[in-house]
Amino acid sequence: MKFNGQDINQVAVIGLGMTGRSCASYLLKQEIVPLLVDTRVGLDNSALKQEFPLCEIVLANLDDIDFSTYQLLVVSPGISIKQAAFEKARAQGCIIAGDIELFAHSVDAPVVAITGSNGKTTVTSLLEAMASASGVKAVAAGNIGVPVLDVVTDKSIELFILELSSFQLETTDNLHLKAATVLNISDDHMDRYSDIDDYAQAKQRIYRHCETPIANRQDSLTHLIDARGQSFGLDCPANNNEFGLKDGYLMQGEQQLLAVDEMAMVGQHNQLNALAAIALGKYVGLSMDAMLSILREFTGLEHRCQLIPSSDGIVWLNDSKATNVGATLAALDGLQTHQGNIVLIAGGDAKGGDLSPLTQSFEQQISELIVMGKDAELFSEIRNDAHHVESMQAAVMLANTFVNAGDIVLLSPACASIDMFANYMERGQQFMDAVGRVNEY
Ligand code: UMA
Ligand code: ADP
Repeated sequence: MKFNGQDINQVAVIGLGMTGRSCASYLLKQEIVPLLVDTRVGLDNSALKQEFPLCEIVLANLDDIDFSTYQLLVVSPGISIKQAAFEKARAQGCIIAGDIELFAHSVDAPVVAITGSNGKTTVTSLLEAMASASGVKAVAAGNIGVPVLDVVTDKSIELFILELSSFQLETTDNLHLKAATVLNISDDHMDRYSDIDDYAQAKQRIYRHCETPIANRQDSLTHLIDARGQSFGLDCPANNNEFGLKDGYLMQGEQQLLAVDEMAMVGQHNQLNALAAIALGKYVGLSMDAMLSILREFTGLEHRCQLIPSSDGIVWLNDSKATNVGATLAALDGLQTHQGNIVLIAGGDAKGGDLSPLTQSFEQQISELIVMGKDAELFSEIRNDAHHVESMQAAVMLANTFVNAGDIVLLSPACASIDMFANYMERGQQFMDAVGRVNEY
């Protein structure tokens, strides 16, 4: 395999989750038999042995492995590359890259990419629907849950739409993009970054080889230093390169595109998401009419401010995907005009993030706060009357005692789920199941 002009055949794949397995399959198709490594020494690798019978599998601490004979280490996003083992390997001449970099070396069709602290999956899915409505065969991949190397070999694809995390961008150097955006930056993954600037720099790597960078005008951390690109924002656009809002309309420059009331998604953050998707779509040649018709239909994704049907008159909202403070603030912003009580269920793994930006909204908007999980105590520091519970069922039962018809119970944890649940989907599902049971009583 040619990589950065070099002939490569000695490759180790580090991390054997979804990404690592897709890298191994891809490399085997290139006739390279990689070494497979995972740092979880207790991992059950029997299925991996069956899937990759030709490969040696090593479960060990990275410091205990000699990588000196390897030319390329393909590292999964869940593993930080800021480790001594990788520094040593680099010093020995080894290339450190991720699956997105391998994708970049192999892809022929145009690519657009989306990153940001919040809204990535919404914008990626929206753009995929817009492409399809425009008659373009597109696929959404990346952090959205479809490893990029599983789809890159499909030569019928006309447009790749990649959702990229900061972790994936850290190991990507040569991804050429038609258009890309950093949607917003707020505190997240502070267990992997030294501060928010360090995190923002990882996100801004998306613009490195990008024909049309599209920034959020109102969030300076999403800008390039030389601000060459197009932009979106909730303010009135100043010229044709700007997408924004005016008199209740989504706008491009002076041109009215769609009344926000016609959008099927609700909330100001989704108006921003819509503007970002339109901007990206425009620069890859999608039909404006098709894009606007999708905005009239697209109601949003599960676990993101999703209304749960109920017969008790209470508005139960599942926002389990709110895994950081910025997402919970966006959900509460969207409920600013609500007249009744709001009970919030939050907590989980705060990933080293600062919860204090929630203080004002909690004081002004939340009648009762119910918290759970590893970092529940941190919520008590900003709201000392928080109720601690041990399970989602207990949280919903308690919330139910605080509300009457017309009130809202919002699950918007501001934390990752992995301390108590397999993932945010399971957390949201447990919430919806518990709401169902409360409704049966
Ligand atoms: N792990 C180890 N040792 C290893 C390998 C993994 O401890 O040797 C741990 C990681 O620390 C992590 C977990 O295992 O806790 C999974 O890590 P991974 O890199 O193996 O993950 P994959 O299964 O390959 O899934 C990854 C993305 N996961 C992460 O970035 C943690 C998925 O994003 C993505 O959908 C998938 O690749 C396909 O591209 C998930 C995610 O949580 C949704 N992303 C974060 C987010 O959105 O906030 C960034
Ligand atoms: P991501 O893929 O970046 O995690 P999602 O589209 O899955 O983003 O949404 C995650 C959470 O962020 C949900 O709680 C959602 O309501 C909220 N959210 C979506 N778009 C935005 C935005 N533009 N700004 C802030 N929060 C947002």
